[in-house]
Amino acid sequence: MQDHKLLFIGSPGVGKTTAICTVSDYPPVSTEVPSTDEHRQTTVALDFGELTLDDGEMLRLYGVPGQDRFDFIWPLIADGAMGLIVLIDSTKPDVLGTLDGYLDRFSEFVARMPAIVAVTRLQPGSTPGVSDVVAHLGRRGLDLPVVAMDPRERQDVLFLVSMVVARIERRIAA
Ligand SMILES: Nc1nc2c(ncn2[C@@H]2O[C@H](COP(=O)(O)OP(=O)(O)OP(=O)(O)O)[C@@H](O)[C@H]2O)c(=O)[nH]1
Ligand SMILES: [Mg+2]
Repeated sequence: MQDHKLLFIGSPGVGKTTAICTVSDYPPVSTEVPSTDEHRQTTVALDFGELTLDDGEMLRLYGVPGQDRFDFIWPLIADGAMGLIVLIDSTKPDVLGTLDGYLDRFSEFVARMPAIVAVTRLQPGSTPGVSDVVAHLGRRGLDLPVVAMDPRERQDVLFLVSMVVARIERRIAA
């Protein structure tokens, strides 16, 4: 059985640090400082946590800082990742354009490793919904799973990472 490195990417405030905290076996390594433009913390280097699944499998969870000014560090954190989780905030303007930006920046990863899109802060009836995101990805020729999730909910995050791990293992077995 092999460890898997999973990478969480997405805009500032979308919930990367929260998701890793929610499932990590111990308080994750985090590099948070008060955000200057919002009343919250923001990551300036990385998040790192570990999650042991029921079958004993160990996942190493890495989150990037969302702010573009730290994008030089993204490839360093991404190195060796085996699965990608792209978080998008359904309440922000231009959700699909933002998603495109991340898919473009991480296109090499998307091409060669399992990726999944997680939509946060989704309310019933809000747009774009999961099916809109699926349709948008389809127009880009991408067949990626899209799930709604609340990064504060352990079951949501566990479901998400389990889906990614299942796809990694299917690929290894193939
Ligand atoms: N109500 C609600 N709150 C959410 C949801 N997703 C995230 N949040 C909140 O939004 C905030 C997200 O903050 P972080 O996890 O620090 O965001 P981040 O993606 O790590 O941001 P950067 O480090 O700046 O890139 C937290 O306070 C979460 O509780 C959601 O689906 N519903
Ligand atoms: Mg963060």
